[in-house]
Amino acid sequence: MDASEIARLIGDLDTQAIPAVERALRDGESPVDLLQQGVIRGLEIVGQKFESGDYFLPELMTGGKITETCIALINPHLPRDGSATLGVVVIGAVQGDFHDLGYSLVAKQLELAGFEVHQLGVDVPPLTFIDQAQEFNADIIGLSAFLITTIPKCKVLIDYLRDMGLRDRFRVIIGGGQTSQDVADQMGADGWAPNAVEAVRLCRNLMEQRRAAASA
Ligand code: B12
Repeated sequence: MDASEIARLIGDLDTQAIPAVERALRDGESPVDLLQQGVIRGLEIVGQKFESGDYFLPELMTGGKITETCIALINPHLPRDGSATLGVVVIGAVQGDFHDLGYSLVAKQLELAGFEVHQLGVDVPPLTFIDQAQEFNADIIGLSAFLITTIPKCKVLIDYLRDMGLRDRFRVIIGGGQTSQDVADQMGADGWAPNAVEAVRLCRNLMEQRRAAASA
């Protein structure tokens, strides 16, 4: 069973995807490939069928649930880089947004890369992000938003930080299906990434800049 077959099963909302992932892991398939080319690709197919009107909300939810279980099976097998803490990140989905698969993957990849990560959950109000970032002495605040109605919450948080005199204390990064580098630039965020792998690269770069600025 290879990754593309798992993508097809998830795209068809077939729960056989779950034992298929277990078998593929036992057979020594690459967990990274299973995640990227299998599970995430499968959910993309679900999203496309939702967009084209072949699937409706219940199907979207089923696809999300199957994916969540598959990700939980794969996560413990993902490779880990080093053990030092590269920096502290608080991350979650902004107020009004319940899409948690995207930021959970980012959180997991950051942890595997050596960041200390605090997941704040979904539907997180801007002031809770700020409060938790202060509590954990975070370097980076990660905001996930998937809906055109929730993306503006990222800007609300950035404005609050500025008004509270805290803008320089935290780097703010955004991500999620409907976001882009342009959106991030327009709202004055410090970065954007299209996926979890790029998010790790972005956070590493931001921490390097931070250390360089501190030692200048
Ligand atoms: C699964 C899903 C759901 C599931 C979510 C399950 C869950 N546990 O998360 C459920 C069924 C709950 C759901 C609900 C809704 N959804 Co929905 N959903 C999706 C779907 C199919 C996939 C989203 C997803 O999780 N993808 C998987 C992740 C892993 O993929 P990804 O985006 O590539 O993630 C990467 C990046 O985004 C990035 N990233 C993510 N977060 C962050 C954060 C940071 C800081 C960084 C740097 C990077 C980063 O890294 C991730 C990992 O690589 C999308 C369509 C799509 N193709 O995107 C619609 C979609 C996002 N949903 C949509 C809609 C409309 C809704 C509902 C309003 C439907 C309804 N009528 O009720 C509700 C809203 C609920 C709410 N208030 O949040 C629309 C949004 C349209 C818009 N323009 O606003 C979409 C685009 C579908 C569509 N084409 O119409 N949804």
